Amino acid sequence: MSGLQSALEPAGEQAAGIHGLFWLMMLVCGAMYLLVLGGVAWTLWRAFRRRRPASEPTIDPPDIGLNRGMLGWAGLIVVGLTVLITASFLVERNIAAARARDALEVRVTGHQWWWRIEYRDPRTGGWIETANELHLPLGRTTRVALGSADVIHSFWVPNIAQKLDVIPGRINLLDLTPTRPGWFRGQCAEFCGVQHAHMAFDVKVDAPEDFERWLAGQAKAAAIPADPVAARGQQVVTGGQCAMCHTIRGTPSTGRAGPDLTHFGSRRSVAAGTLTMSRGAVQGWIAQPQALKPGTMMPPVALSGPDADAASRYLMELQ
Ligand code: HEC
Ligand SMILES: [Cu+2]
Repeated sequence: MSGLQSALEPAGEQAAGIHGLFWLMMLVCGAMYLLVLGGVAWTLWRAFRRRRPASEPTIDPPDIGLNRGMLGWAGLIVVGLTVLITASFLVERNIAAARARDALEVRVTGHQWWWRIEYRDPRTGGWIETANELHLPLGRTTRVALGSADVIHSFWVPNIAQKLDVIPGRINLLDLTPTRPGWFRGQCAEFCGVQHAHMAFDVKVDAPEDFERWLAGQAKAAAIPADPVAARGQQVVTGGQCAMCHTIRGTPSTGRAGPDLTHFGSRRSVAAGTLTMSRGAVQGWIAQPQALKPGTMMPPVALSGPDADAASRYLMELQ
């Protein structure tokens, strides 16, 4: 799975503010650090140059009176800290501000160990569900309502915005305003169980019209399989155990325990960033989810070789 994942290459308004703050802090604290080290070096140098005969005391009595030098140092520290506190306050206020009245509404729910993602449908006002891949329109603010289905997670796309905890029984709001198109990578940033490290997601930032087209595609029911193998695959997936846990809109599959698979084949990776999307990866995942992601909530389902093959063919066709 590729895609940028770095807070040092901001591609969103919120991340840009934090990035500026990071460098300001680096600069101020770096300057202070150098000044202190310089002071230590200077003191040592003086102490060694003024070596006295052994009979005299080697340590001067401390000078505890205030002098100009000390006041200067204290003043410098106060100024430095004031600059940092003010900048930090301004950036945080800017990030928290309700920026856009026409924000795109998205709901993201953390599950051990994957992400349920729902978009407000501009046509019907209902919700369009998908998983593990977040699409965002360029230059428009998306307001993500974060909820958890089980434990505490944390939602973080470092290139675009700050991280925010995902807490059971609470909805936390996070604004994302991407300023650069492309693929990015997000990651759960709060240890949430054995597969926490495999709780990632892809983020795609697109021009608004491309995003609208993509969303309209996701709103549709699943494609009817084109060839006999895929048709057999549809029977396997929607007529068996898989249907108890997965929804594929337009078929009898209406389970809610796992990710919505209606357009699964259009995604870039499998099982929350664990594998890169390919026929082999899908087949391997169906056969041995516990080997590829030990502890995952998806159990192995015994399928014959041809059935597993047909199922993966069908799933890949769900574009
Ligand atoms: C007991 C519930 C359950 C059953 C039964 C089940 N799954 Fe899953 N499935 C899950 C869960 C939970 C996940 C998310 C796992 C993760 O990423 O850790 C998942 C993930 C997946 C994914 C990856 C989805 C994505 O967005 O990357 C695919 C594909 C999938 N299942 C297909 C199947 C097929 C095909 C069957 C039947 C052979 C099946 N599942 C049976 C619960 C189930
Ligand atoms: Cu998590």
